[in-house]
Amino acid sequence: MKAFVTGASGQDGFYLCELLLEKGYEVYGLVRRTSQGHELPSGIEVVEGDLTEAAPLIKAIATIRPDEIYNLAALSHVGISFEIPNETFRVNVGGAINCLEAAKRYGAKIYQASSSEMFGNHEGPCDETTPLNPVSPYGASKVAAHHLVRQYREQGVFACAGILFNHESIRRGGDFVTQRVVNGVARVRAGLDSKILLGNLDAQRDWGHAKDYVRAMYLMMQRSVPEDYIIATGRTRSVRDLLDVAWGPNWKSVVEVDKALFRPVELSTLRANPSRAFNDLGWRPWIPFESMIASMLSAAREKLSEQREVNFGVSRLRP
Ligand code: G4F
Repeated sequence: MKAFVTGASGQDGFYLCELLLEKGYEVYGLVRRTSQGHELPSGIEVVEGDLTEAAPLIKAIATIRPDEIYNLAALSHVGISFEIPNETFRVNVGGAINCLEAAKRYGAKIYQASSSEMFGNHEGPCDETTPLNPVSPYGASKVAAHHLVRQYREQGVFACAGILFNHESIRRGGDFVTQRVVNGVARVRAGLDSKILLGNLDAQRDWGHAKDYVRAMYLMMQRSVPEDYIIATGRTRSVRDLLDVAWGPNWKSVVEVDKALFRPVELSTLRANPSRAFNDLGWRPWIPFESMIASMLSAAREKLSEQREVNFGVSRLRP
């Protein structure tokens, strides 16, 4: 089996490629030239290119003829999408169209990374039937791509979408709240900073581990009929709860709220009902929240001590 994964250098791309390689797939990872420097799973074939350039992308699919396409590449930071809405749509919608077209032309199955951000502020747990009411340009771009998936499915393409709630790991980008918290904790504990600057502490999310979530993507693609699934743990926590786990109950002494880190419109609470995925896919999240944060914290500490060693080495060389 052959798989083509866009966004192979991102958090989810990395774990998905690893999983598919373990399962014996030949894996082709689309990587932008500018994202060089990110670690890639060893054993994948790297395809350099840009998701938004239709002709080269379709040519690559025509040559490789993958059985499965996973479209994970996106501009994924919600806050930044308010600053660059056009670019967000160009990548997240244009890129999805290119992948869906390629899947249609060459008979590949396709998985699209949809997002819980599509729901906006909804009372109660979201399931696959919850109305889509996004409050950010990012959310709106994901809704557009999500509808396109349905349209291609109606045209006979095996197209499915995973509506993933927040998912983290040591590979999560530094701008997301879990990494800001663990990096902040590591720096304060090391005496490098006195405060951790954060935005909306009341925000509530359902946080799972990316490694668990890529398993769900794979399972969705093994079904005989394409369907969309909510992928989440079913447990919602606040940023305050995250601080309790990462620092301990007296975190208030080290956290400072910075209004600049709020979004123009806040999505306050996201709750999920992942029972359809539990029942149909037999999927369950395995990695508990506390172990995920503990592993992210120790990775943050390790990175910090590596940086300090480098800095120490440099300063010793100076006359
Ligand atoms: O970690 P976040 O930036 O994730 P957000 O906005 O929920 O989006 C992530 O999850 C979505 C659902 O899966 C994805 F579609 C999306 O691509 C991305 O992966 O923020 C989480 C919450 C927000 O309410 C934010 O306002 O934490 C709040 N927050 C508080 N302080 C902060 C901060 N967020 C960030 N990024 N940085 C802060 O300092």
